[in-house]
Amino acid sequence: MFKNTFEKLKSGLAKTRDKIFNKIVETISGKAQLDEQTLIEIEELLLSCDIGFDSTIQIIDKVREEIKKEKDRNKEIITQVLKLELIKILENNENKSFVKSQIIGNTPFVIIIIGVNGSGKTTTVGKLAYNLKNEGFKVMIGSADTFRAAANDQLEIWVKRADVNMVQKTRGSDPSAVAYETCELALKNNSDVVLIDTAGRLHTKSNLMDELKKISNVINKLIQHAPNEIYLVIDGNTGQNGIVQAREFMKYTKITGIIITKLDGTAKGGIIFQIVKELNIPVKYIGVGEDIDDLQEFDAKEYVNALLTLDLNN
Ligand SMILES: Nc1nc2c(ncn2[C@@H]2O[C@H](COP(=O)(O)OP(=O)(O)O)[C@@H](O)[C@H]2O)c(=O)[nH]1
Ligand SMILES: [Mg+2]
Repeated sequence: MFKNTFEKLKSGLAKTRDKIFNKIVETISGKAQLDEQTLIEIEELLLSCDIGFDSTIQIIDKVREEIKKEKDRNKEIITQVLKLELIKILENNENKSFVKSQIIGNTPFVIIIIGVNGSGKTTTVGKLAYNLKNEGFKVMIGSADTFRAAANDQLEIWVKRADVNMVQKTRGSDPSAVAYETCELALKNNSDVVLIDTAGRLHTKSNLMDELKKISNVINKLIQHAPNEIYLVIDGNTGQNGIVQAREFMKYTKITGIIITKLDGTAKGGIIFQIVKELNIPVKYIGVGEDIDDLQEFDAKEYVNALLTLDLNN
C-alpha cells in the first residue's frame, strides 16, 4: 500500500549486502570450479548473518543440486538459484500488509504496537502514522507508554512530524485508560486509524503482559472489531534473542504481524529469514533508518533483490 523506494531499501540493507552477500558473489566469481570448499565458504557467510541453520542448509543443498545438474555454472546462474531459494523461504509466510479496503470497512482500525524496550516502537508508530496519513487516512495516536517520563515528549515530536493527533496522559496513568480515551476520541472525530504505542515491557514480567491484555480488552469494549492488529516490533540487531522475545509475547497475546527495525544498522539482516521460518507470523514492515519515511512494507522479492546483486559496486 505504501510507496516503497527500492533505492532506500538498498541503502538501508547496505551492511548486510556488503559484508555478506557481495562476499558470496565474490566467492562464486573467484572460483574456476564450484567445489565443496566453495559451498562451505558460502555456508559460513550465510550463517554469520543470522539466516539460521535450517535455511542455510536448505540453500546450500539447492546450490549443490544445481551445480551437479548444470554444466554451465556461471555466477549468474548460481546467483539466480540463491535468489530463488531465498525468496522461497520468505514467501513461505508472506502476507501483504493490510489493504486500504480493510481499513475503510473497519474504522477506526486499531493497531497496537508492542515489544521490548528500545526495539523501536515509538519511532515505528511515528513512521506508520506518517505513511498512513500520506495514504489519506485520518490518524490518531495513543501514548500508552505512561511508564517512561520522556515517552510523551518523544512521541510528540513524531506526531508533529507526521501531522496527526495524539492522546496523552501524565506519567504513571493507567495505560488502558489512555487506550480507551484515544479510541473514544477517534470514534468522536471519525478517525480512520488508531495507533497505540505501549511501554517497553520486559517479556519476563507477566504483570506487564497482563496490562497488554487489559489494553486490548478496553479497546474491544468500545469498538467491537478492534484491536484489528497487534504488531510486535523486533530490533534486527538482536538475532536469536528476537525470536525468544516473540515466543514469550505469543504466550500472552495474539500477534498479527512483525515489524523488524534497525536493519540499516546491522550486517545480520538475515535474521528476517529465521523469523519467517521459525515464527508463523507474517513480517509486515521493516525499518531501514531513523527518518520518518524509513518504514517500508515488507516485500520478499524486493528484499532479496536488494541484498543480492551482481553489480558489487552498487
Ligand atoms: N537506525 C535505525 N534506528 C532506529 C530504527 N528504528 C528505531 N531506531 C532507533 O532506536 C532507538 C529506540 O527507538 P524507540 O522508538 O524509542 O524504541 P521503543 O523503546 O521501543 O519505543 C531510537 O534511537 C531510534 O531512533 C531504524 O529502523 N533504524
Ligand atoms: Mg517507546
